[in-house]
Amino acid sequence: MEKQVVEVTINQAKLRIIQGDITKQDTDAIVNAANSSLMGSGGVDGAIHRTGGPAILEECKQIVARQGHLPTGKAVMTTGGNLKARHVIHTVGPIWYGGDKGEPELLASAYQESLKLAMGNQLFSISFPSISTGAYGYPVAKASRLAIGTVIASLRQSVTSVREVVFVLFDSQTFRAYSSALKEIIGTSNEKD
Ligand code: AR6
Repeated sequence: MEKQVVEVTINQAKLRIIQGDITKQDTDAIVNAANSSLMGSGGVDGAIHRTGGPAILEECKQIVARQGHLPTGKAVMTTGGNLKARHVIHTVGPIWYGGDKGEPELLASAYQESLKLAMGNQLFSISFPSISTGAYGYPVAKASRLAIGTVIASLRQSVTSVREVVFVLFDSQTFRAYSSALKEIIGTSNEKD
């Protein structure tokens, strides 16, 4: 499944792009492209809840009971349940309304807040899906540049516990968009099989 890998090193952290299924990743955390209700649904959200089992939803319910719906651009962490990853970081990306409704800032925030949680919890590795580019309709060419640019900027800012960030892209078109974006941003990159 994980056919191709593109990898660069930034400030002691490896950033990798692979094609695959995020529910199979064994990073410390995987990120869920959730919605504000945190109740699970389709897409990557559905896949994570199906594979991870009811413990994830149970914690999501407790979070919503405590603090209400999760605003767009924010993130919370739960157990990974039956997943290989010990934690799931749930974030909410923006719905695409054409690009002038704060979508770029909100998408950047979803990545930043997720990384902040990973760093604050001393996690070593984290996997991201392509937030907002499925049901939420964010154009993948724009989203990929913003996602990679945001993660690289966060990693460059300081050395933290996070030493491995993996983008796990489900389909080949999304994988290609992220690979191009990384090459564009970094200029030179090492490609490995
Ligand atoms: N592993 C990695 N990526 C996946 C997987 C998987 N197992 N399954 C799907 N994707 P989407 P959004 C990709 O729609 O746009 C949900 O119903 C998918 O191909 O999951 O942020 C939530 O509850 C696409 O590239 O998330 C929200 O209501 C990417 O994940 C809403 O959808 C994101 O697609 C969120 O929409």
